This record gives sequence, structure tokens and C-alpha cells, in this order.
Amino acid sequence: MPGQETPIDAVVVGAGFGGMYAIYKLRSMGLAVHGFEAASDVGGTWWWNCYPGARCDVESLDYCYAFDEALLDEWKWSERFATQPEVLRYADHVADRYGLREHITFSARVNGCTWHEEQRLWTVTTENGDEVRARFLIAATGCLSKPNRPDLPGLDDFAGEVLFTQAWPHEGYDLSGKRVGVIGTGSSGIQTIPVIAREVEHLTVFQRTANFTLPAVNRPIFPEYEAEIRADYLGHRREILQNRAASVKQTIADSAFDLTDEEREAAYEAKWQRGGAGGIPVLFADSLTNPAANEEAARFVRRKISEIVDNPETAEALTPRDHPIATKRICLDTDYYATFNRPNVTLVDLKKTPIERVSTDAIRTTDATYPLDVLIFATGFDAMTGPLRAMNVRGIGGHTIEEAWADGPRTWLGLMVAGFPNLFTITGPGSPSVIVNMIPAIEQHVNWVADLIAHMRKTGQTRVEPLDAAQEEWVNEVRRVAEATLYPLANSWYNGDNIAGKPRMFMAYLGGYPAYAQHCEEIAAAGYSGLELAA
Ligand code: N01
Repeated sequence: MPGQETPIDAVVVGAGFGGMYAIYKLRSMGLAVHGFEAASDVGGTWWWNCYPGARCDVESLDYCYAFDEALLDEWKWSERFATQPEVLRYADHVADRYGLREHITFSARVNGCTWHEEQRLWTVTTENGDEVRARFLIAATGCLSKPNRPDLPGLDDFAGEVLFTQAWPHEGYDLSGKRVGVIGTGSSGIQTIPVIAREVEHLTVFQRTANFTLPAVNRPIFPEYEAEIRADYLGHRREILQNRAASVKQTIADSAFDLTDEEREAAYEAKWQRGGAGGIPVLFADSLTNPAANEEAARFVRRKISEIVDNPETAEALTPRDHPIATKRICLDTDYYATFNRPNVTLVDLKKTPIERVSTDAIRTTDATYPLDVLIFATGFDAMTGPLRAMNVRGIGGHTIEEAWADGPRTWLGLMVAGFPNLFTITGPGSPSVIVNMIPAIEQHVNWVADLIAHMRKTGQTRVEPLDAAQEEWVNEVRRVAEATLYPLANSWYNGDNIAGKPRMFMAYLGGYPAYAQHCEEIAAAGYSGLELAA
């Protein structure tokens, strides 16, 4: 911990992949940097979300840092889609290899960040009473780190165990012989349900919205494929960064209608069998802009559900009909739909029969009572804005980020916020972040911030803030791009719909990684246009 008297160069909040790389990068430039992390170790989302079945849904060989070729070369992934423990081992390895832990205070949740205009410093405090002053504040707080924990009527009366996928006990929890309920069928619920169904006496799944999920087809990594990538790993990384999602290109045609009906069906079937990131909707570039193209993909998956699920009533309840496919985050699963053929699994359709009350040992819906020993919430997050709002960030004149974002998040490139000088939001709202491969997105953000800080130091500047007009332009651009797609048609966390009272606004930039990265580079090349820099 740095002394409280002497200001340091930068405070980094969060020790997930964003925070770890920010600490490494800024320290390698000779800056005095300190990190705070609420968890007891590194890993961020991969530290917290250690529920059974948690697994990455980006191919392992691409879900890793590329800033150091030696690190790329030495780390071996065992599966196509790494399990949560394996990703956490990777984070642990990175922390050890670059000596990051000594610069981080763990189990220290930041509860206040205040800008002091005269000194041009941020004061950052934690719940433990730590206090540090720094020139720059790097919020590497993640997009999905503030949990959404619904307050169901009677929940306090429940005498059984209540668990949360996003804060699963690290020592594990023995569910065998238990009657278990899961609320939530997003990525987390869909990953955990098939795994815990095999363990429990009975599993009741409480589904509010049927979600599209596609087979991951996880397996060991094909050795020939790995050898091909490793022959020129950095070249491979440069290549995938040319693709919208900063991962391996899957798109085979501009339009679903460039193929005949038979060809399209065969392409969907081949992708279903092959699995992989993004799944069926990524095959055609118009899947998320043309409703008819989207409907082709949706129809294919709906047919698969009806073929896999034995009970027609259950199959119908599992069939999404209220949003275009992939406009809620697409899920990748292993045996999700087939799990509902098990005799020990019951699906409850909360749209038809909502929860009335939780009692000491059951959930009562409008038509039945489901006895439970354990209740698991897989109910998601106050995404993107939640983590930043929770830090009580106060900018110029003591104004809070809460106030600045009363009508939805307004940022410049997802990186900075007018009224909050010297604050950088890694993968913040308005950046491509959650829509693309996160680790390359993090590296791009951190590198850009590091270059800006280097430029400021070289030119003797101590304060940087986006111009209001530049920020408005970016906010409008993010909106314009989103409105040209089908994404706004879904009720999703992308739009803030999952949190009562949250303003509706599409929170990620949908223009793709290459366009975004190029835009950032052009801004830097133009002497940081859109920013006000001051000595
Ligand atoms: O959360 P979610 P998640 N009563 O918001 C339901 C990433 N991730 O943790 O759809 C009843 O998607 C809610 O219902 P509805 C990934 O980006 C990645 O699963 O709002 N139900 C929904 O079914 C993902 O998108 C990986 O109607 C309630 C569910 O809870 C993001 O994290 C793995 C409810 C929440 O789904 C979030 O995923 C896991 C209530 N009161 C997560 N409130 C991988 O890399 C909410 N729900 C694979």
C-alpha cells in the first residue's frame, strides 16, 4: 500500500483481466500504480463466477493476452472452451509471472472516488479505510460485476440455502440429494443447469424468458489446429483483430438469402454440429439487421428444441418467441435442452405462472408449490453502469456519475466521461466490450490509455477530459449504430431492461472491433482530438 501523503500516478480498481493488464502496462512505463480489488485474489469475473459448469464461450486459444509472446507461447489450454478453474489458473499464472499481486490490495472494495480540481488528483477510498491519491483513476471494474439479486416476496423467510452463481462458494457446495431451484436462464443458468441436474435429487428451473442457446461442442483442442496457430500466434491474433468480434471469423456470406433454402439449412446444421463462439447467428452478416434473415436462424433453433425435448409442452415453454435470436446475449451450452428430458427436472414457466411468494421451504407460484432445500439465483447483473455507480464516483464540483448518467451512460468512446477528468473506464459503456472478445478489447483500451498518459507526461499535461460535443457525438454514434440493428427489440441487460428503473439505452458499441480500434487510433494520430488537455 502506498503512503497516504504522497500521491501516486494511477489507481487501478479491479484485478480482473482489465486491471491486471493496466497495472502491468502502466508499471512497465515507470508509473507508480496501485490496485484495489474486492475479491481476495485476481481473476475478476472468473474469481466470482465459480458456479458448477462455468466455462468461457470464446475459444481458449483466443481468450488470452497477446501483449507478451512468451506468455502466449508458454500457456497451454486443455479444452476448446476453458472451464472457469482453468481461466482462473491462467489469471493466477499471469499475476505470478509479472509480480502483480504486490501492487494490489485485496479484499478492499472501493467505496469512494473523488476528483480534486485544484490538485488534479483523485482520492480513492475503500470500505476498509484505505485512502490513496492519484493523478489517474483507471476503473477496470468489469461490465458484469454488480449482481442483480431480485427481492422476491418472502425470500427472508426461506430456511434453506440461498446461493448466487456470481458469488458461488469457492470451497464448492454439495447439492447431492437436495431439492434445488434455479431462477434465471441466461448464460449462467444455462451453463449450470445441466451440471447440477446430474447431482441433485430434483431440480426445478424457474424460467421468466425462454432464451436461445446453441451447442458449444466443447472438446480437447485439435492438436493440428493448435500447431497451426502456434506457428505464428501473433500473426493469428492480428488476423482475428480484423474481424468484428475480435475472434475467429465465422461469417460465410453477407446475407442468409445469398444461399438457397437447402444450402442455408445445411450451413446451419453444419454450424450446429461444429459448435463454437457466436453460433448460428454469426454465419450471415445480416442476421442481426434483417428480421427475415434472423427469423431463418431462429426457426432452425426452434425446430432443434422441438426435436430434442421429448415433452411437447416443455419444448414449447423452452422455445423463445418474443425476441430475435442473439438480441439477448446468445448462450452456448452443453446438453441444456436435453436436460429437460431428465425425470428429476421440472420447468416452471414464470410468464404463465409467476412466483407469488417464497416460504420457509418452497416457492409458490400462481398454480403450484415447489418444495426446495436450496435456491440458486442466476439472475444476472446491473450491467456496465452498475459497477461504476457503485464506486460513488464524484467528478468536477462533486457531481456524481449517477447524476451524469441519469438518462443512461454518456461516455466518450466508452473510455472517458465529461465532467470526470483523468478517469478511464476500461471496456466501459459505449465501447465494443461485451459484444466482442473481451481480452483483446481490454488490451486495446489499456494500450490506448497508456499511450495517452505517455503523451501527457511527455508534453507536461496533467489533466484530460473529453469535450462535451465530442462525447455527444459518440453517444449519438453508438445509438445510431444500435438502431440500425435488431438488438433494441429485445428486453436485455444490453439495454438495461433487467434492472427496474434503469434508463433504456443500448450500452455497447455495435460497429465492431476493427472500426472502433481504427477510430481510436485516428484520434490519437490527430493529437487526441475530442479531448481537452491541460498543463
Ligand atoms: O445473466 P442474464 P447471466 N425473476 O441477465 C432472469 C456473461 N456470461 O448471469 O430474461 C425471474 O443473462 C432473467 O430473465 P429475463 C454473458 O455476457 C458469460 O446468465 O430478464 N427471473 C434471465 O433469464 C451473459 O449474457 C458466460 O426475463 C429473473 C436471468 O435471470 C452475462 O454474463 C457465462 C429475475 C439472467 O440472465 C449475464 O449472464 C455466464 C426475476 N426477478 C455469463 N431477474 C460465458 O462466458 C432476472 N431473471 C459462457
